[in-house]
Amino acid sequence: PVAEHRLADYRPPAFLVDTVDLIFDLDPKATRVRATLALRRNPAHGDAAAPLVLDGEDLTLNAVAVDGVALDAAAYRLGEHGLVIADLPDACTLDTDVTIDPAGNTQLSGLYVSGGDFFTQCEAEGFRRITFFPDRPDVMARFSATLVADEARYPVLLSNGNPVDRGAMPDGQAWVKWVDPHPKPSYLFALVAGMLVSVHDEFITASGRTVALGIYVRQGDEDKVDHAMVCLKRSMRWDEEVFGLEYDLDIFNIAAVGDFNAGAMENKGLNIFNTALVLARPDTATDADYLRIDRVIAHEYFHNWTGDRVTCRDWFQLSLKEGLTVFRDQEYGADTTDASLSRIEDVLRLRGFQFREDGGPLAHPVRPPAYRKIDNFYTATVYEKGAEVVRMIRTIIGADAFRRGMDIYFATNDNTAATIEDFVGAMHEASGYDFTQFMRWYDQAGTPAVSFAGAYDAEARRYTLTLRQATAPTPGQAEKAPFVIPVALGLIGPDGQDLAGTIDGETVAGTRVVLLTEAAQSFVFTDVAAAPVPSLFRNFSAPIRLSGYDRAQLAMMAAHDSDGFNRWEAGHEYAVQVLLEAIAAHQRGAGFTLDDGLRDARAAALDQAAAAPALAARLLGLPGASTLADRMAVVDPDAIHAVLTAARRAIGGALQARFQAIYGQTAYDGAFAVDPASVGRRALRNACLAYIMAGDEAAGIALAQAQIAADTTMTESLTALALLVDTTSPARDEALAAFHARFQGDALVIDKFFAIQAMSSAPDTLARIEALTRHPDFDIRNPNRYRSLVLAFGYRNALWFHDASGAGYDFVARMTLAADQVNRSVAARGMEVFADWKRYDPARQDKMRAALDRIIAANDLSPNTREMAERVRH
Ligand code: BAL
Ligand code: ZN
Repeated sequence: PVAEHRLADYRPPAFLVDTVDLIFDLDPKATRVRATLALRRNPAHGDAAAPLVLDGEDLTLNAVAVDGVALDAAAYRLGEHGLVIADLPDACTLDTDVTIDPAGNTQLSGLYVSGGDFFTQCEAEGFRRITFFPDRPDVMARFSATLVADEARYPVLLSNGNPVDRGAMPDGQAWVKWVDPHPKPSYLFALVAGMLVSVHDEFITASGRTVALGIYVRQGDEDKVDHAMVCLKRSMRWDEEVFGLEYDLDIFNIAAVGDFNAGAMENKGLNIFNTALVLARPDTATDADYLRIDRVIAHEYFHNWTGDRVTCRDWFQLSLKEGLTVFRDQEYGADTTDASLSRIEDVLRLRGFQFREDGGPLAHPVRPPAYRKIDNFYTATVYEKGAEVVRMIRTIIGADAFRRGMDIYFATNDNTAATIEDFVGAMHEASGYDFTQFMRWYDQAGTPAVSFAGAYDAEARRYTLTLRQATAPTPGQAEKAPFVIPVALGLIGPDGQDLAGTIDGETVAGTRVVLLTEAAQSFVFTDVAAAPVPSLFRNFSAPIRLSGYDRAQLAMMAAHDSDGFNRWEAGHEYAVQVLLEAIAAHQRGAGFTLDDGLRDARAAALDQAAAAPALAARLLGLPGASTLADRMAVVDPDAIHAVLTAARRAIGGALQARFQAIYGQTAYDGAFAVDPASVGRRALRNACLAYIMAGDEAAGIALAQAQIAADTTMTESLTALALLVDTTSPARDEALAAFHARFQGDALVIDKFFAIQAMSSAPDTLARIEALTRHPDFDIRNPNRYRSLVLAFGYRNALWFHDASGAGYDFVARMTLAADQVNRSVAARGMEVFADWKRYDPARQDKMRAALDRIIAANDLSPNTREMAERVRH
């Protein structure tokens, strides 16, 4: 079994590395890597006789020398995990010479080959698969990298920093030397070599420096990078304007790769991106893709300061860079698009992934106390909940103090590997606020449940709001102490307007923030003119679950709340309550009756269609299956599906004429743009098409076919196709075949071809996804393709994944075992889909447990998948 790493065991490294000079002789099957490390004993380690421990994995050692003298095998210990050298002087130079096999590296961690070109992925522990090194983030070194390769095959040779020299050799080889002036941990090293084409632009920083920007892609993709370039420049400007942070090198490059375990990587000066998060053209990428690309380009760019300039001391501090950088990309999204809609999407994501994680066997604190494989902790908790924790800090101390705190954080920790205490300490210094209790957000897992009760004394004009918090046990944490919960709230009067009220001597008419710090606490507001409805957690001011509103209060808030997020939230919660009731009725054998309020809210959304199409589209939607599942004591996927289908059909039927009318008014206008108006129009049109289809399948099929035939944008084509794929009409296979033929060879679109079939509710879905594993375009070695079939199915097809036969579980289990043989990090991820197995009926529980047991029983299971499967099974 793989040893557990514990935060409590942290010890500074025995040696520091001042510089590392790398020479790569690039060859797909046998790349030679020579490394020269300037080493120095670290007094902070405490043991002046400690040996040098270098991590190394899948490396063939050719030679090792200290201060120019070759070591014989007796002078070091070479094991499966690295190289240990004892009796070194306090300062020395270490030379190593290794050979690696990039073409055979199907893990896609370290140096690997994709499409014949070379790419790296070093976070978290990939650098040790390139050369022997103290592969831990608190070892920060100045890197140079000389890349030597066949010039005709690999004309582009990139690494971090700036190119300082280049040359050609008589045998057709050429070389480029890159030097990165900033010290960095090994996980930020990057190398790209290949036959790539590039698009260039420039950015003038606030202080007037010119930065050369380049995006490198495979030939044929150069017409799909304009959007990414616009996003990059917008991000660079935003970080200057909002945080005063300027880019610090002369060059910023992005390279796109089709085989990539994650979304993107913030390597210093050379970000490497999954093609899915760079490439976009109107006919190949949806509006959702465009938005996602914008956010991820921003996210990786923002890491230049929160991650690269200030990195993490150890991987337990991962949220120091990830939570903070997600917060920053969320703020960027809110500032550059619609703030309320942006917040709604972010909260839906948080609830869909993080709340689910926090309520099951994989629950862990934002700062986990222990891990076996750190790759398994790139989670929604570390990222999304981590961002909410940063947001709460800002809510508590205010925007001005927060910005000062960021300045202090950079001034104090620049070019170091920091801890969460360093960040929170800077916020304390800026505000004087005592964060002692607040730190529980980093160290206690679980989503607090908050309830409320209000009492109004008309005579005294006094309103008393009582809030209670409780957090259920999570693995390893039976008892929970109360959190500090910032509650942004308003008091809504009978006329729908915010009422003034006085608390702690301060009178506020709109939104104010109170802090819930006890298990139960009352807040007394005086001078309140009428009995209010409390609008709580405006703009989702804390990552908690709130309960206690009745339908009348929700309908009132949905119509009047001055907070855009809470207006949506109230309507959403209303729909959840109505649908949960309908699910209970369905389970009793009763038929579906459409709630008037549910219908009227959709009619009211249509009234806003012309003025605010994107918001209207968002308000037209119904809560998803996972939202409903999350609220049931025992999840019943069949009943959820039956009720959602019935509700869509009933609304589609009741408002059919209006949906048809608006559908007609929102036709393609001949121009493609990703501006809010066009995106909103398409979202609204697609929402109408879905309701038309639900209410009148024949009419819907005809419109969907026409929408595809119009061949306007991927946003319109794909929604129409997905709706057809949910039917068993002959139109389905015709449309799928045409789509495949039209986009054959465009890997990212073929991913969509797989994903919409994996997510289909059609009755033959299980047989069809089995067949898709034998499709010539299915390739288990490509993470995007694997995710688009297997994980899209497991995550986003509750109906068929949870088929009572157990065939869905069996499918994911078999695919996981097959994937584990080639790429353990991607395979391990798939275990998440089983995480809430105990929330289902006994028969489904048995089948899910059996699937997990089959995985755990596999002899050659990777430590990554084993850790995840065992935690889930627990
Ligand atoms: N650091 C891994 C990719 C990301 O979160 O940006
Ligand atoms: Zn990140």
